[in-house]
This record gives sequence, C-alpha cells and structure tokens, in this order.
Amino acid sequence: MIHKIALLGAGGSGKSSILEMKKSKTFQENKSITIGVDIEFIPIQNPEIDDGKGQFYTVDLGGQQRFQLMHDAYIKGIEGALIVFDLSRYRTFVDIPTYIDLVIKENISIPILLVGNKIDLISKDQEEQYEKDLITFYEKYRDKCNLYGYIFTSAKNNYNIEGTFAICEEMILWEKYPLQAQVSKKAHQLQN
Ligand SMILES: Nc1nc2c(ncn2[C@@H]2O[C@H](COP(=O)(O)OP(=O)(O)OP(=O)(O)O)[C@@H](O)[C@H]2O)c(=O)[nH]1
Ligand SMILES: [Mg+2]
Repeated sequence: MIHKIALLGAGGSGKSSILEMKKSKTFQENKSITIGVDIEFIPIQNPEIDDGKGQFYTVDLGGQQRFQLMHDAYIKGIEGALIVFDLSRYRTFVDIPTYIDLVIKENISIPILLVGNKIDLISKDQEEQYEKDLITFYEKYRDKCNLYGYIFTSAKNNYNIEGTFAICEEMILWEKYPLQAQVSKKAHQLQN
C-alpha cells in the first residue's frame, strides 16, 4: 500500500536534503531549490504496516513563496506531515504556523512532526533553548492540530534521518492505534 506524506517548511530548511540522505545516503552542499514539487517513494520498514511491504509516497514541496499556491493540491490525501525548519534561522521556526494552517485546512487530524534540521550548525545552548520553545509551542497548538512531536536532525551528518522516518511510520500507525501513540508522544518529549 501507498501512504502519502508531505514535507513542507521554509525554503532552504533542508527538506530535499533529508529525503536525499534517506534515499541515497548522499548530501550536497549546494543543493538547488525544489521547483514546485518533487515526488519520491520510500519503503516502509515497520512490519506492522502492510506486513512491511508498504511505501511512503512523499511530496517534497518547494518552500519558495512563489510555489505556495500549488501546495493545497499536493497536500490532498496525506496521512502525515513533516514540517521542516532550519535551526540556524529562527525565522523558519516562527513560520511553522503558516504550514500548520495548510495542513489543517486539508484535515485537522493529520499528524504533524516538527523537524528541526541543521543541528550541526547550532550550539548545545541553542538546542536547549529550542527545546523550551518547542514545549511552549506545543502547549499553544496542541488543541488546534494533531502535533505528534519533534525531532532534531542533520541531513549533512546523517543524524536522526532514519529516526525521522521511523517516527513517520509510527505516525501512520497512530491513526489506527491511538493508545500506542500516547506512549510515543511521551517518548518524543512534547508531553510532560
Ligand atoms: N549545514 C547543513 N546544511 C544543510 C543541512 N541540510 C541541508 N543543508 C543545506 O541547506 C541548503 C538547502 O537545502 P535543501 O534540501 O535544498 O532545502 P529545501 O528545504 O529542500 O529548500 P526548497 O526546495 O527551496 O524548499 C542546501 O545548500 C543544503 O546543502 C544540514 O543538516 N546541515
Ligand atoms: Mg527542496
């Protein structure tokens, strides 16, 4: 079975780099922007989904302003959303609600994972500050959308890239098994 998910978030936050690292274990320092949208298929490893034979159909949405008009059409039918922001540019964190609005316009119950990418560019102190900000953010948005959790990644260093997709697999299951999700959510630290 095919499970559609979307990667969205500010231009240059690393959506395509995350996908490239997942698919081909490579990273490009000067990757070109995504024109419109890119589509990739990613095998699902979790044996609880389609007996381990499922695939993600990922839509990687170009973050440049001029492509945002197309987003509604590509978000149709997604089972999960990854909202990627760039930890080295705080403005991209501030932009997250714009992308949440896009997702909930399609369906309020779509699970959303916040992905703070480029962790290789920030200090430990900055990382801790983001963790606090994310908890505050969660408190503010928990009733407005289906926030699943957050993860910090580096596409450059292949840090937490596999983990991100493992969490995506859990998100898909979560729709079916809400109780299991309660446990996962705690694991990802958004709930005390
Ligand atoms: N240092 C560092 N650079 C990264 C990382 N991920 C991506 N980059 C760089 O950031 C730039 C933008 O990455 P992309 O993957 O093209 O970003 P995007 O979100 O797909 O951008 P759009 O397609 O315009 O929406 C590229 O030059 C990458 O090399 C990371 O984890 N660390
Ligand atoms: Mg891109």
